[in-house]
Amino acid sequence: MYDLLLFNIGQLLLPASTSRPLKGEEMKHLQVIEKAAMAVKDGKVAWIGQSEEGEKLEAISYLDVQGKVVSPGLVDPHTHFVFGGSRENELALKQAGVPYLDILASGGGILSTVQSTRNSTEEELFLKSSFHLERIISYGVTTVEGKSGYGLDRETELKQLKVMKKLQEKYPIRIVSTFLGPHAVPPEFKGKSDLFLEEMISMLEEIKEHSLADYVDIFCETGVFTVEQSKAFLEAGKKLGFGMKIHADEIDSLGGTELAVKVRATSADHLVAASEEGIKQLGKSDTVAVLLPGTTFYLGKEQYAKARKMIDTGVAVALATDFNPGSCVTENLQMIMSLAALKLNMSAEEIWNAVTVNAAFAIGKEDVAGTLTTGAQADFVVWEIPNYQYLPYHFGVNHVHSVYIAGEKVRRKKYEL
Ligand code: IZC
Ligand code: ZN
Repeated sequence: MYDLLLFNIGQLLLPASTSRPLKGEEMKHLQVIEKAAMAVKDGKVAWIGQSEEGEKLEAISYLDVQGKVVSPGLVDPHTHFVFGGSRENELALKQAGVPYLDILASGGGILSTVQSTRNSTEEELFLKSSFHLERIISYGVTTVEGKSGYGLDRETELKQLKVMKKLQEKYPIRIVSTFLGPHAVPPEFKGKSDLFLEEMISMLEEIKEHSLADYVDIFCETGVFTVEQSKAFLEAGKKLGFGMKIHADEIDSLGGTELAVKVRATSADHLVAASEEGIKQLGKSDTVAVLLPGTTFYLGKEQYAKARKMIDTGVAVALATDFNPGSCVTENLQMIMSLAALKLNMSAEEIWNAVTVNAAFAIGKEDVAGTLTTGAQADFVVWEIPNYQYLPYHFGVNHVHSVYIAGEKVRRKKYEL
């Protein structure tokens, strides 16, 4: 006897369950079962097959999804969803043509959010972040990565990480947390970035001891941290057992991509300005390229990450929102899927793989997220769309009908006519 039986599924999307991220050509393949059914028991996927057969199975409850699309819960592998305040004032600066890195250099940008985050109590941060987290879930995301990096001091960095831990206790969505202490150099360390980096490295043991983060990450960028500093920080994290991620070649081509491959980082993120050589090296590695076209769009840049070139070179590509209060202010991963189609020229199959299986690999959750196979946790989304190609095509809205985590409905659309 199953707990739940979904039948009459128009298309059931089954991204490959593999031991390596899908690379290059492999991303073009997406298994789709038409007229499918899926049974859930004890929070896990227990049976997958044709609707005709599924309808004969015995279950406690039945759900006729009336031809809708069902996919694994989406995975958003790069966000900064825990922060204080907001930065709408910077929109006018942007319109006046002030570049992102100039806003940061003059004490705004990330540093403005640092001020607001330092001034927030843990309770205030928890409430504000839960609001964002609920919205993330509402868009069909069942696994999300979140970073610290708006404290830039011991106390506030720990506060952010603790908030994520408490959110994980309260919400069913899976949260992977990343320590991004070296996100910017705070005013009290201005001109002393090496010293600041040492301070951040000195926090690693405590973070590990209290299991407050799974990954370390650093903003390797002009005027922020150099490739050498990034290498030192990532290796210090690696030594203590953290996974490694890096904000690489987002604005300027510094060589963060090559560094990611060299240290065998789990992911290299942004990569808009990645060099030809960097892309080539990525193609030969298992480091996942996490592309963030929402950020390029929001910063008003012409040049997007070279997704086509990457895929043609054999790179494993994932997509994420980069949700943060400065350079990409949206929790909507579906919008990013549309941007991937329109601006990165990715096909619908590549896009679905990039927000499921490859996104799971980008945060080390490939064993538990991003696919639907028997025995896997039943995290899935019922989509109000006629076929999987439709989602990136109809942009800017929420196509979720309902979201399930471990077989339980956690979110349904508000209006059912
Ligand atoms: O708050 O601006 N790029 N970090 C690196 C960000 C964007 C987040 C922000
Ligand atoms: Zn980021």
